Amino acid sequence: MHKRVFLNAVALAIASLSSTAVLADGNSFKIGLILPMTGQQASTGRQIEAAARLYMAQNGDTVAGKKIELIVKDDTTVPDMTKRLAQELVVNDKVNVLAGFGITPSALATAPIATQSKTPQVVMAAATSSITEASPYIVRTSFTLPQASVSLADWAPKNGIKKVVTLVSDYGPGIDAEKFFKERLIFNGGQVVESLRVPLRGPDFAPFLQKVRDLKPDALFVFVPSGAGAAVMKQFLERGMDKAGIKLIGTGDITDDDQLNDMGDGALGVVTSHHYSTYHPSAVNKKFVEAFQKANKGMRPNFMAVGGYDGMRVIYEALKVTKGNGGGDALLAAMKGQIFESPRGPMFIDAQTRDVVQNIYLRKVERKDGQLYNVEFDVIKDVKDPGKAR
Ligand code: VNL
Repeated sequence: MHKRVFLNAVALAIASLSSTAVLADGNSFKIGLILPMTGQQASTGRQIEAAARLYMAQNGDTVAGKKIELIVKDDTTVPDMTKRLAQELVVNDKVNVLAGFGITPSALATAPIATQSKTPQVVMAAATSSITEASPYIVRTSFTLPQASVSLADWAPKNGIKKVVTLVSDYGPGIDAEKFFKERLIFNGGQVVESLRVPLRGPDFAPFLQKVRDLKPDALFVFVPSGAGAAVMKQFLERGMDKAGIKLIGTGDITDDDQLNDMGDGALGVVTSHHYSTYHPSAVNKKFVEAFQKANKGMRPNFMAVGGYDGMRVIYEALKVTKGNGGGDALLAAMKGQIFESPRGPMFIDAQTRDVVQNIYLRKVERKDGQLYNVEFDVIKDVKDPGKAR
């Protein structure tokens, strides 16, 4: 008898649970945000989640009558896990959008799921050029390595840097950075005397840096993913590379705003090219940085945070336009061609490529108001991904 009462109660509870679930589904709009919250790229997850939550706090959690539900999953920087989580989010949670993707292999592993389920996949971090070609449902709000590298290869030879060694993480974005920097530098009359690749996981830069020292280039060009820059900078300085007359240059991933202020005076003068600096002097950015720091115990937003913030903007606007009708295809169509002012500057989602078109800035590390910043000194406007033109 007791048992029966209990079972009835359970049945009732399940019935009411599923009916609220059905109700919630009709009125809710779910974003499955898959990020590396632990592991080597955890800072990327922390930055993007904070930015997504800030966007929601500033813009409300109801759009076109739908309640926005953000479901955050930690893929621990393991691509198989990203794929499994994406599958669960689509099948069980019935998310309307997949978003996040800290590293290229995670974005690529998810692409077939986006295609099969017709779910827009908003890539907020990963930056290998080819990612947007892996699924017609991918839209990118971060950047591409060719975009950032080419501008630096235009700047370098005009500034006394002719002979360069490249050092990159040995996977998609690193290989893009190496290739596009090198081709453009050679085109501009410079030379790359050696191209070194370090493993993505647990790299030891010491033996590579020794080799660079022996080669005595004018500069060392580096790409490592967000979060790894401080280790490169530390070993570069410890080995006295700067004193040996070798300049450090690279994409802005290396002077990542998440770590830059702790890198010390040795970082002063390092020139990089990138699409975002916390120090970007616009009213929109000042407001963004202030609000982000206020909500996150003073944490400085980096380029990952901006990719997450703008990704949420793209999703919100697409939902506003479609009013939540028409499913993934309608949403995707409303994401294409969006143009707006981001904290990074003007930005545009190219309707053809679904990739981001944006300014690339040349920046130099300087001390301002007692803190280290990437201070912009030149801009190349409206740069499309050079990786798409071939
Ligand atoms: C990637 C590119 C990841 C640039 C990064 O940091 C980055 C990627 C995590 O495409 O894997 O800074």
